[in-house]
This record gives sequence, C-alpha cells and structure tokens, in this order.
Amino acid sequence: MAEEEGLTELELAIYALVSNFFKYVSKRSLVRNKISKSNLRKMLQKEFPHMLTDTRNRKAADKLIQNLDANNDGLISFEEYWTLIGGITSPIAKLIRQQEQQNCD
Ligand SMILES: [Ca+2]
Repeated sequence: MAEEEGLTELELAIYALVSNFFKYVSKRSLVRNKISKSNLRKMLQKEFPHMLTDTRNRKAADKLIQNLDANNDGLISFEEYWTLIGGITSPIAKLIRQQEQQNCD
C-alpha cells in the first residue's frame, strides 16, 4: 500500500498491528469496528501460532477471549484487542531484559 512507503520498521510494525485488527473486524453493520469471538479465535490460531501456542486448546482460547472482553458485550473492541497485544508483548519485554542482563555479565 502506498501509505506504507518510507515508514520505519517500528512504524510498519504498528501499522501491521492496527491493520490486523481490521482484517478480523466483523463485516456485519450491527457490530462495526469490533471482532466477533469466533473471528478472534481464528486470529489467535492464524496470526499468533508461535506466541500463543496454547490457544489451539479450545478451553484456553475461550478463557483468554472471555478475559479480553472487558465489557462483556461478546465482541472485541480495538481497546480490548490492544490489551491482548500488551499481554503478548510483556513476556517479550521480560525476555529482552533478561538477554541484556546476560550480555552485561
Ligand atoms: Ca467487548
């Protein structure tokens, strides 16, 4: 896409995170700009096969989705999706900190 041209690696990463949300947003007009739970399940399996390995377990995936749906409307808003991204990134941050500490030793 033209608007992606010239973006830094970090900007592209953010762009990818945001467009991934809209890729799974429900096409039904009643639930605009939200992801249905079944689409979120598809996203978890398709987009996070290395980082969320236990989501192939249906029960684990359901529990995660239930926890993400903060307002219990049965749909995942952008803010709720962002909680998922935060949850995925914090173990990565921990890993990077550990690696940096090891490099200092
Ligand atoms: Ca919700």
